Amino acid sequence: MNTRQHWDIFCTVVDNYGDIGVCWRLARQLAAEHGLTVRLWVDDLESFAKLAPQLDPQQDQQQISQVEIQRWRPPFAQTAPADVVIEAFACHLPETYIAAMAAQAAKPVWINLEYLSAENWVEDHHSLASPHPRLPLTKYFYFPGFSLNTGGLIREAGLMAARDAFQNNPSAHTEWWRGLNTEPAPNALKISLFAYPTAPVAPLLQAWIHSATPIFCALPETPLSTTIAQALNVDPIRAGTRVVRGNLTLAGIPFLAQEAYDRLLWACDLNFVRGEDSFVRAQWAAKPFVWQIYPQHDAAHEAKLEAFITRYGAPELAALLRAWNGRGDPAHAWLAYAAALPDLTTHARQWAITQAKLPDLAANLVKFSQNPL
Ligand code: TRH
Repeated sequence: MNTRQHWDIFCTVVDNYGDIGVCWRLARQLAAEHGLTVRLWVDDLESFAKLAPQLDPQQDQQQISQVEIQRWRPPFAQTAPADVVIEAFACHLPETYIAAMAAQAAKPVWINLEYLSAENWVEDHHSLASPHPRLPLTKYFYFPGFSLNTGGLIREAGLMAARDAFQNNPSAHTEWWRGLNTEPAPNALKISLFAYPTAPVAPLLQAWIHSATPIFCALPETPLSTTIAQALNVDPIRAGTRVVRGNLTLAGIPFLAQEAYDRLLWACDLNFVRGEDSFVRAQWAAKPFVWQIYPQHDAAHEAKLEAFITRYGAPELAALLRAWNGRGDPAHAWLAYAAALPDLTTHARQWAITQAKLPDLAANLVKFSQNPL
């Protein structure tokens, strides 16, 4: 008899890669580490394929890394609901699926996985129950976070060991850059740059061009590449493009598969990241990082940014984080930040060690699903 528990994860791709980035990571981990049968329902397979190039966006159903991937589009065909249902980021389950959940004798555990925030209120709202207004179902709100009283962060088993093995192996670094057809100068500060196209890159690039020491910046191909090309008045920057200005070398690289992106973060001295998933991966890289938060219309992101600044506790980072997110001059903030890089590197490692002592999101979800009350 097959006693494996079934989990369904529903994901809509809003406008970026973070939603599917988180769901794909979580789905793989639940299947690989917790022996669960996982189906991942996704409405945009083209975006998904950017992070997982082995995915075929033409297929409605496929199996990758022990996860069954299903195209999610209306009308939603009848299907037996899973034991545990994750509605990622309030993406609204199909009505027919909800009705099927309500019709089950043993009601599925229904979890709305929320966005990550360092704000204190998250602890009070984490795992709260919300009874369905009409049906005999309860939905639980599940918040990732940075403390024991939250759902934690996604962290795969063996991630820290794999990172350390890579970071402590000089030939792995050489091979890594060779695989990308590029080579940073040995004495250059290696930076990866992933941000929204609205990021205030022009002043920062000027600071890097006039830097006292060489800077090597790896730029995965995204719409930000266009912003940067415009700021430097050069042709579009693509994978393989190399632009040298003053002490700055800018290397265009491809948009990487998710596992490879981790290696990029591990290989650099400092990473510019954004949104939610790359932000967390930069923390696991145990290297200094600069975060561009996902901007919200009601400016709710400002409180989130301040909450993280308070929680992370590196004053040298605060000014650059604020400037990079629209409040201050990034060129000015960069100078103080660059001077503090040795301390920030120590702090980043310590932060990763501390966070890695907390239970991870997948393990917490599994435990919660067994006894939500
Ligand atoms: O793409 P994002 O801006 O996603 C955002 C956030 O999740 C935000 O909270 C959400 O509201 C919004 O989407 C809709 O940034 P994020 O979260 O870092 O996701 C990017 C993903 O892309 C992440 O999984 C890392 C991955 N990635 C690669 O796999 N290869 C790459 O080369 C790069 C640059 C990123």
